[in-house]
Amino acid sequence: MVLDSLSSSLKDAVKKLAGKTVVDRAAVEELVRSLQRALIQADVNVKLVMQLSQSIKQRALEEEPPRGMSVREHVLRIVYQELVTLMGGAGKVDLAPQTILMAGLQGSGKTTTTGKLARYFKRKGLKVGVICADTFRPGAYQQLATLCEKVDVPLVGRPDEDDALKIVREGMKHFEDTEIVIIDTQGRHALEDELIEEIVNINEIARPDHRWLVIDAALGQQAKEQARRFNDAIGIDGVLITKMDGTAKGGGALSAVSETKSGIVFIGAGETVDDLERFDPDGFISRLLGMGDLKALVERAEEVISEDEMDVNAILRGKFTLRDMYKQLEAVNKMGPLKQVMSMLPMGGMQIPDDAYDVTSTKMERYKVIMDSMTPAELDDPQIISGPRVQRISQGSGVPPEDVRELLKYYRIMQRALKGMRGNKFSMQRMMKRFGKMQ
Ligand SMILES: Nc1nc2c(ncn2[C@@H]2O[C@H](COP(=O)(O)OP(=O)(O)OP(=O)(O)O)[C@@H](O)[C@H]2O)c(=O)[nH]1
Ligand SMILES: [Mg+2]
Repeated sequence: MVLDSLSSSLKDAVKKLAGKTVVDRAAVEELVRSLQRALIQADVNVKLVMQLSQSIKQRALEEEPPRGMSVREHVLRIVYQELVTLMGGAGKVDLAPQTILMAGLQGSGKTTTTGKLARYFKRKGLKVGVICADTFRPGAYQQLATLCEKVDVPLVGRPDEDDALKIVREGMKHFEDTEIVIIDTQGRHALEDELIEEIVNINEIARPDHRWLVIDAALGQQAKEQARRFNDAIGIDGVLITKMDGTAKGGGALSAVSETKSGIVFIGAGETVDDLERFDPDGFISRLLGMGDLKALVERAEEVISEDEMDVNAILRGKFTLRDMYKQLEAVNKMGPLKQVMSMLPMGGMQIPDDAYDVTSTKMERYKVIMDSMTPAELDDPQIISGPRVQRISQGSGVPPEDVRELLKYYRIMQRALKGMRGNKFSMQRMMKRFGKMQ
């Protein structure tokens, strides 16, 4: 198969970098060539591929590999970073009250994705409302009504009205006190002036916080033109790729990202309301290149660096957030049972209660789900998580409130333990170094 041979030539090229002590121009060029083939095959725009190749070559040959990093890790890290830059990183999604306008051509998946997003935000404990502004396609209202019923979210729309602007005005008024408002719009089989004119008018009436473009993963090179038109008309600030459960790799959508200078916010991978994922650059890159181990390789390389960069001082000053805790748990979990790891460390007289050790990977998974339902402010400062917030987080993540409280209790135990270590900076630094080496 073509794709298999592509990814294997890429893997061969990566292998050739192993064991090298200096960055070898021929090896880098071979890697870049196989990368180009893989990306073009995945529908990425040729101009984008060329820009990417240029910056990879330049950086790989000019930058010094960081201390402790092998040539292969150095080059792969650059490849990876440049790919992430090409994708614009993950688009921003927050849980603040917001209005989202969905844009895209016929059949791209706007209506289905509207239902999925309604479910997503509702699960985060937010009040959601949907407006059906598609008065163009017969049956559009019914399709959305069925979806909204399924996810139990109110819908404003009228099957017998053909003025979409009127419905949007009504809907915005109706949902004045609703936290998340999503507006589904009409699509046409080609970019027509009426389509653009209507979405410009809807945009003026609704003044949405976000204007997201829905792109079918199979779209290929036309994605660029569509993105340009919608972007000129309303300013696109996020791209949603649908139908990633098919065979297409979604490379075309990268043109939409680059054209709009936005990022990918979500991926749709199936027809049901649950088939929505937050965009994850790692998974996307692996799929694009047809190779799965890039992330692991890059992670290993990053760890070498983070050993030098870990901000021990901030933690010692007491700035230990939920995010820090999660990162540490993740690192420790990779190394084996926590108790065993702790026993190897020079902890001095530090006392850690037995239940602090009791963090299994199942629990880690649950903690992750719970933390996904927290706002950035809560993650940075868990002190603010009061009773009603615990309720909201519990509802949003679908776990009982006791679990949320357990996570917070665990956090406090860890925080106290770390505070106890303050003033013992030397041993703390040594411990962190060992953490780095053991991973
Ligand atoms: N397999 C798969 N099918 C999808 C996905 N998203 C949407 N679809 C299907 O694609 C078709 C079109 O989806 P719609 O949501 O109706 O698209 P639309 O953009 O609203 O279309 P118009 O309203 O006609 O402009 C439907 O059959 C959906 O079930 C996805 O992520 N995976
Ligand atoms: Mg639709």
